[in-house]
Amino acid sequence: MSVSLFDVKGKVALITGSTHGLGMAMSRGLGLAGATIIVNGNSSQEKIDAAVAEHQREGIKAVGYKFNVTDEAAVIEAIAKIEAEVGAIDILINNAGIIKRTPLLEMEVADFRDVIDIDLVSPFIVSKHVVKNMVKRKQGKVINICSMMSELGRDRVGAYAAAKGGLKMLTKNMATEWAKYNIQVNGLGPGYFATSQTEPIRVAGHPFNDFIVNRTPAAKWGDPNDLVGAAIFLSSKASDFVNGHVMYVDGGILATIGKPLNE
Ligand code: GCO
Ligand code: CA
Repeated sequence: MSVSLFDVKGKVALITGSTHGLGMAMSRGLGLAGATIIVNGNSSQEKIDAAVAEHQREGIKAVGYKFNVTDEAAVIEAIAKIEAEVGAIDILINNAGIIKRTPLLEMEVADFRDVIDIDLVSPFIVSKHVVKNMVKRKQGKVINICSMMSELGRDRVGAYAAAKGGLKMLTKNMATEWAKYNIQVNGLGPGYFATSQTEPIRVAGHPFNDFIVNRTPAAKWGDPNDLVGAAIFLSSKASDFVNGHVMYVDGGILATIGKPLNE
């Protein structure tokens, strides 16, 4: 077997919230590179089964587990099951997240808490219980899915920005505590991507589409497959001395202040 720096063959990767969108795209990329994919979701078993079937059609080894990442008891039970039935989790991608777009002055406290719970508390819960086992094996990779909102604000996404900014710092703290066990924790921060969720606002002439295209030096939305290279890097031996970074895959958004409209 060739030992490539970027090899993830035979590794078991748990990707939370991976039935669609960026989680699905990263799963597919790791799966095509030879990793065994654990698909997770909590809304419906059908969506999990459909994602698993789609992977299998492409020759990817994939298994689905439905559990709520904010429920610690459910997480503990699911991780024990996964490790008994599939194998030790080598790669954890904390991807599950939600966004609520409401101005802060109009936001209900319960809605703010929901966003923090799913986007910030759940990566702590899932990592805590996966990493306990990685510590025993003295090896592991954790990737926290951050956001442009780990660095920047935007109207109506206050709770999400608070959570994603917190997730960036949680990443640094996890890296600080766990690097000595040969566990590398890093963030991956997508810019604006063409997913089914952004489809309605990605049409030319739509103000948000024009804003994003104008704001992005690469002058386009990211293709979900653009995340795969960074995901493989952060999942493989190639990143064994890389700790506590957030790698932004954003077409250059964070590199620039932007330019005037129509220039
Ligand atoms: C928004 C978007 C963002 C993206 C993404 C950017 O309303 O500005 O939804 O928050 O979801 O996280 O990195
Ligand atoms: Ca193994």
